[in-house]
Amino acid sequence: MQSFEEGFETRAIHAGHSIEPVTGAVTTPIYMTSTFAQPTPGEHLGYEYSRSGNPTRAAFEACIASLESGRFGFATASGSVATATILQLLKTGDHVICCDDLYGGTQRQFNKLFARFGIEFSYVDLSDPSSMDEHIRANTRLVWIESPTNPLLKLIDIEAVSQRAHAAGAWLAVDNTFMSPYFQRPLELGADIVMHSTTKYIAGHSDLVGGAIVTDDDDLGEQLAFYTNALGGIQSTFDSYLCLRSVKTLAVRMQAHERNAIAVAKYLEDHPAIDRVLFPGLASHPQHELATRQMSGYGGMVSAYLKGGISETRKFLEGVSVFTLAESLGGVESLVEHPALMTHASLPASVRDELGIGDTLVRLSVGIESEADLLADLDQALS
Ligand code: P1T
Repeated sequence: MQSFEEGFETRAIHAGHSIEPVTGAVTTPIYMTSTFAQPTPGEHLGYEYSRSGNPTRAAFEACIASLESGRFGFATASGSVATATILQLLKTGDHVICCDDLYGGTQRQFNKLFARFGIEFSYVDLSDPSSMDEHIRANTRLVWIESPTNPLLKLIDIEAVSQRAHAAGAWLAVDNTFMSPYFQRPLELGADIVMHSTTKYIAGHSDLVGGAIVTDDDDLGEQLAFYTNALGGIQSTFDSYLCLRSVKTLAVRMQAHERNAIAVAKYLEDHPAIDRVLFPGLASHPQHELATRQMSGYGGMVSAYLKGGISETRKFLEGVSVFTLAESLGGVESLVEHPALMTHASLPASVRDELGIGDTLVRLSVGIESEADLLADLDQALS
């Protein structure tokens, strides 16, 4: 295991990895095995069954834990299973405070799955952390946030919310999917648990679905290890290998995503067909100061409201060619999507309206293609 003192890029390449002793292989092998031989019942070389642990998955888990400044990492079959695994910490009668703008599938899981078991959820605009206070109850056990939020890119002061959560006796879990540990490390800001849809920037190539959970707390680490194994939503060995491989280039990819996102955000902000651009890196973002303080970069996600209505928005979405109209984000290729009709369609229309997820909102995941080609593509689609 590498030490936290080593640089982020060094840990991204080396943490969790050791030279394979039999052949000297420089990369971590893909251990495609469901089980491990035991010389005598109950004795083994560290692994007994691949749901409980697999060397390839363990290498990625150690690496992502190190990058998020935690000691315990868990790789799951999807971001959604990472969420479901964390929710196992709760019991009937517990209460959760969540930010109001949240990935649609996360809200669906909370409201349609966990609410059935008597867990209560309150959705609050936490861009002002003090708005949390009136929602805290004696049974509040967990605060769940995304920052920046999906898809409106609102920011939440992680340090301020963690202090309020802890004062109330609750854990703070942060979905860090949009920033990746390269730009933001919630555990360093007081969060108890950080999770990812590794489908996005961690895997980075739009070729797998996965999730990760990291904590630095011994008790939470023990509980999450138990729930990961008992629930069984583990990441496959092959996908663990792909994540381990991809995370080595996370730093250079994030820098390139951000460079292009800044160019795209500035271009859109000046375009007459655009009503408003949402990007934490713009001085016009209402929480630009918090972005600069809390994150070491602004990320690759840009949302924007087009002028006109649904037909103009459809024309734009159908007109792009370097960007691909598709759900998801964080891959090397640029994607664009319509949250109201796609990623957040599972939310009730009234909730979408209240939040501002309407007909003219589009969300861009800016990839690492040539900046000039991305801007030219937007230019032709907007005209
Ligand atoms: O798709 P999955 O790997 O299960 O992850 C769910 C998830 C969790 N958290 C955030 C912030 C997410 O964005 C997602 C998945 N989001 C999309 C598919 C999307 O296009 O927004």
